[in-house]
Order: sequence, then structure tokens, then C-alpha cells
Amino acid sequence: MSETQRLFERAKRVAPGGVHSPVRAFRAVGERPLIVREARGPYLIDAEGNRLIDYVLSWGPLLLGHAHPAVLGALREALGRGTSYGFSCEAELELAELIVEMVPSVEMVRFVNSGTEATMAAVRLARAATGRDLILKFEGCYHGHADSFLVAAGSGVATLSLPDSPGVPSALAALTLVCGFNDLDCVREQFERYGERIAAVIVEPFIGNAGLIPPLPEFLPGLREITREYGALLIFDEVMTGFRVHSGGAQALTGVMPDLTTLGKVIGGGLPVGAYGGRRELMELIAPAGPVYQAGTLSGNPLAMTAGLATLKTARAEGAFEILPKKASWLADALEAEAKSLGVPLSVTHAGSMWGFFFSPNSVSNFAQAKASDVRTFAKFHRAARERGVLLPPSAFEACFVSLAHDDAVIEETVEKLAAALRDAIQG
Ligand code: KE4
Repeated sequence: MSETQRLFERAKRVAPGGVHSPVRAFRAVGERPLIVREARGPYLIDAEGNRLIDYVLSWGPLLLGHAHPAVLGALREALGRGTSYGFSCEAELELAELIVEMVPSVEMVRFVNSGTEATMAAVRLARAATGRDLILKFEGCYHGHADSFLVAAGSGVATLSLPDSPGVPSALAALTLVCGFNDLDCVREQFERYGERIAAVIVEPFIGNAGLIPPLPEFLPGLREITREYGALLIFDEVMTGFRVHSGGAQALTGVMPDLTTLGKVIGGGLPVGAYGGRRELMELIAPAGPVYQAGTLSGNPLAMTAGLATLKTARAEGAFEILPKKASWLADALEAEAKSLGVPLSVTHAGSMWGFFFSPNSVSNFAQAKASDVRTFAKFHRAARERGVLLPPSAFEACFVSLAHDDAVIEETVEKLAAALRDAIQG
């Protein structure tokens, strides 16, 4: 039995499925999980000492790669001053000011400890600000595991959403409407039917949780126009797209300004973090400035703030926001060209420092099309890539990332190994 299997058998005795987040069980690709011993630069080293070029990058946070000296140095210095204060500190102030400077629509921000907390709080704030109860989300968009988001579309626009997980009350699920991503007709229809009751539309402006699915050009402007017409708020969940598709997020890239934005991942530099922010008159409804309650023991944790600050400052200083898109397009274009030469139906996309692909002959613009892609070939490709030392997200419904640590030599090595893995995957 390998060290990974030994450790995983132990883990399964004390944690559900042996993991602390479902995707890490590698069930979608039918592989043994990964138990990481160390991470450095572009690499993860597993319990057997295998070195993997990592394109998961902690599911987005690691813009600079693993264990970047600037982040470790800042953390070492902060560690000497304690791990948590339970009160305000300068690091949270400095990071809040940097986020306000970088994210165009954010005038004020509140830190929390995960993306889930951020989206939960943003929805509560939207309901308080509008006095309305309904929210509208999109199939394939993941906003964390709060009950209101774990819903499946009803059989048609007329039917209310159903719980998408046991434990979610139907009464609560019924307060979440669902449309297809990029389907403005559905959004209009929902607003015609329920418009006066809809507090907010929440959307991943580029979906990163169904694979990478970009918005059609008219989609985000359409959401902005419809929500404005009916007095509902528009929430951009930029937990993943923030500082990834652009230094100012999808709102800076597309010019569509939401009322509220949720953030996470990159702003913690790999430590637990989330944030929500937006227009001042909305954010000042949040306690203690206003009546809407939200709190958190470790909100603004000095170590997470320090890691986030070091990450964003170093990223700006080293030109990450100009350099990383080129790396992502290099990988995407090379993979697309290889698939074309092999006659493999592969739809590849990239946006800023995110990239993704579906084994599909057509481009993918919504979750139904993503689900229709060939996930069996994806699993074969994933396994063949991992055997060659390249780690892609262990699900067809995740996004890939790049970091400053993925230098030209690493990218060239990856291109070569993915080409070989693709040939393996189609051998049968
Ligand atoms: P967390 O609660 O996991 O910090 O954030 C939830 C969340 C909210 N919004 C978006 C757009 C997100 O991508 C996420 C979390 N992303 C997943 C990646 N598919 C986290 C990985 C996991 O669940 O293990």
C-alpha cells in the first residue's frame, strides 16, 4: 500500500470521504486522491515524492505560485507579532484600501473568512436594502455552500427551485430563482413574473465552476439593465474572477459595474479569506454602521491580510496582470492546436490568468452544454496528464489557473506533456 493510500485510509476514518472539501476526493476522475507534503513555485510534491506542475493553485488564490518568498517573508515577520488579535489591525485597513483602489465598483469592503460567507452576507445585504426576498442565480454558477445557493432549477420558469442537497428546506430553495447562464430571455421572463420581489441577481461574471464559461457580450450589460429597471441589485461573485480575469476583476474587464461584489481566494494569498463590498450607501447598512448583522471571529485575520497584501503588491510590482494572460493563452492555444492536429473535438477558452477546456465539438456557453461534453475522455486525459507530472483540476467542471511561478520552461514542458496525454486519452 502506498503512503497516500495509507494516509487516506486513516483520513477516511476521521473525515467524511477522507477529505475536507468534496472535489479533493478525485471521484469525478476516478483517481486516487492527492496528499500533498510540500508546495513550492509551480509544484506540488505528494506523499510519494511525486512532483506535479500545479494548475489548480489552491483553486485560484496563488497568483504568485506556491510559497513565494515575498509572501513567506511577510508572514514570518507578521507571525512574530501574533496570529490573531480579535480586534482591528493595520493590515486589514491596508488591504481594504488596496481593494477599494483596484476594484472599480467597490467603495467600502468587509472581510470575512471564506467565499461562502461573502456571498451569504451579500445576499442578506441585498435583501435588507431592497426589502425583497427572492434572489436569482444561474445554473453552473457556484457561490459557496450556503443553503440559498444549493438549489436546482425547477422544470420551467413557472416552477420554483428545488433543493439541490438534502438539508436545504424547500421553503428556502423556493426563494431562489434559476436561469441558464447567458440566457437573458429567461432573466427577463423571471423579472416579468417576480420582478417586484427580486432582491438581487447573483452571478459569476465568468463561470469558473462549471469549467470556464465566458459571458456572451450582451449578457452582463443585459443583467445590469434588467436589474436596474426592476430596482434589484446586481451582485458579481468575483471570488474566483477577482484579480484573475483582470487586475480589477470582470467588472474592470467588461465595464459592467455591479452594486455588490464578493471576493476571496487571491486576497488571502492562500490563507482563509473572503470579502464583500460595493457602494457606500449599501455597505453602511452593515453592522455596526447599520442594522444588517454580520460578524466573524477571524475576520481581518492579520496573517491572511498580510498574505493577501504581499500577493497583490508583488503581483502588481512584477507585472503579473500583464504577464499571466500571455501564459494562459499560450497553454490554451497549444492545447487547441494539438487537439486540432489529432482531430479531437476540444473547445478551449482562456480569460486573464484562467484557462479551461471541454471535450466538445462546439463552444460552451452554458451549464447544459458543459454537462453534454465528454467527461469520460476528460477523466482519461486528466489521469494521463497526472501520470506525466501535470496536475489539472480533477473535474471537467473546474477552471485551470497559471501563476508567475510557471516560467517559460515549465509552460513548454506542460505543452509537451499535455500533447502526449491527449494522444493517450484518445487511444481508448
Ligand atoms: P469558499 O467558501 O470555498 O471559500 O468560496 C466559495 C466560492 C464562492 N464563489 C465562487 C465563484 C467560488 O469559486 C467559490 C469556491 N470555489 C471552489 C472551486 N470550484 C472552491 C474549491 C472547493 O470547493 O474545494
